[in-house]
Amino acid sequence: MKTAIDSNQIRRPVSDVSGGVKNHFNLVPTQALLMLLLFSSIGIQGFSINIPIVETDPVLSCIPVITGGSPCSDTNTSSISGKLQYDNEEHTPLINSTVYLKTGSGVITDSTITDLYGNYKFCNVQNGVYTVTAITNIPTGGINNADALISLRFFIGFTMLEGLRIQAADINNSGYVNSSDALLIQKKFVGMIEDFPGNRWIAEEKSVSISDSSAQIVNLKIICKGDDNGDYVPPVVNQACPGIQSLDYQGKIYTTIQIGNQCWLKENLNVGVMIVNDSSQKNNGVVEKYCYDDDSVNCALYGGLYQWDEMMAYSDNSGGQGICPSEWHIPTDEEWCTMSKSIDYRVNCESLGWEGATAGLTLKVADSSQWHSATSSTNQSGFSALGSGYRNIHKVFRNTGYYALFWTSSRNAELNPWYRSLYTFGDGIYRYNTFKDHGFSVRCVKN
Ligand SMILES: [Ca+2]
Ligand SMILES: [Ca+2]
Ligand SMILES: [Ca+2]
Repeated sequence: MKTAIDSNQIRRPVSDVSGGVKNHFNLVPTQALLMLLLFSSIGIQGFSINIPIVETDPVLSCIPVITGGSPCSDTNTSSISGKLQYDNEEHTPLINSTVYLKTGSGVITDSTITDLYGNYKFCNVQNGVYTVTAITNIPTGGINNADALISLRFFIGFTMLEGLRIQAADINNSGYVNSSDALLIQKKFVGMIEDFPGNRWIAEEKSVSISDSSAQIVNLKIICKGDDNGDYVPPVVNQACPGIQSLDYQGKIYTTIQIGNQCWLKENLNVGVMIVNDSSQKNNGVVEKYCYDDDSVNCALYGGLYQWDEMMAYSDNSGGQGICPSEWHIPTDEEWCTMSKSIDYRVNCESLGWEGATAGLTLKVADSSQWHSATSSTNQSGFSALGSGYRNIHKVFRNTGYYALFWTSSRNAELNPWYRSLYTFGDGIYRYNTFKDHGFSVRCVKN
């Protein structure tokens, strides 16, 4: 173990930066780093390297996000699509992050949210020259002494930084990297400052030209300010909602899952008194439920199956609370659209039937005891859908392991409720409307 900075290593050739940097500089004691900071700030003047400022515009964070952008399908030809990935070795996808399409004059013309694989897509793009860039609200990380030291070494010419990494190192947005930036990293690392001035994240800005029927691929890198060595791995999946890990509702503990900007219950609702399949659920002041095969064990596993009126607590109010806990409600058709798009950018909520390419795979548990064909499911969204089956209007329970059907609180012009379906062999998600006397599963979403 080293107890002081090894001068031979400090003077490593420029080309020797990658790979070993992380482990090596973790060993540098804080005193030595502070001495180096002091030395560099008084001992070396004028050796700063000018870099172009390609900041993510701080104003962007104040602009409302237009989720989804134009309806997208794979048949659209004038499109811009790609991946948003962290500038680390793993190329970690940035989920739930906003990608902006700007005109040559810098005006934002569209925005969309990356899905669970970091994918985004703009469709029906008019001919012209655009800039694509991104921003995210994902918590930052990976900012420590090693990064401060790299900034310093770059400043005094002992280390190379390239591209986004230089911008990541220019903490105070001065246009160059010097000891002031290194000191800010050090201060944040030891907790002397909460945050850096300006943006927490910096993304590439890439120019792209659209002419007739062109489909352009534009992949973007993004990095936390201060993570010069790119060793952060941002979270990608299965986060509980901030501040609400779980809740107790009528004797059952439900857990939560954050999907895009929505908070969902991670389990199907299971409230009320079981009635048998040939009875109807009535407006009698008592919440009634069906349990698959009239077996309460199935309600414990799959949740209850509810007729639409019962689920809505005999209200027609789209987005109403229904039988959900207080401060939660039955998701609308639009809220299902938003959720579906945030896990799979290809979902087009203006159509009927199957939508998307991976939405179903990312919503279903990857468990062959729950789905007859679960091999390619990932549950990457954390939604954890089970093959719960349903009770149809002919009073028959059908299809556990093959289907999950979820009500929305919205109805079409004929007053038939919209629902979503997942199928054991389906990779996408199914949107349609039907008779309200079916018994389907219910998920609640936070107000
Ligand atoms: Ca600077
Ligand atoms: Ca780092
Ligand atoms: Ca009832």
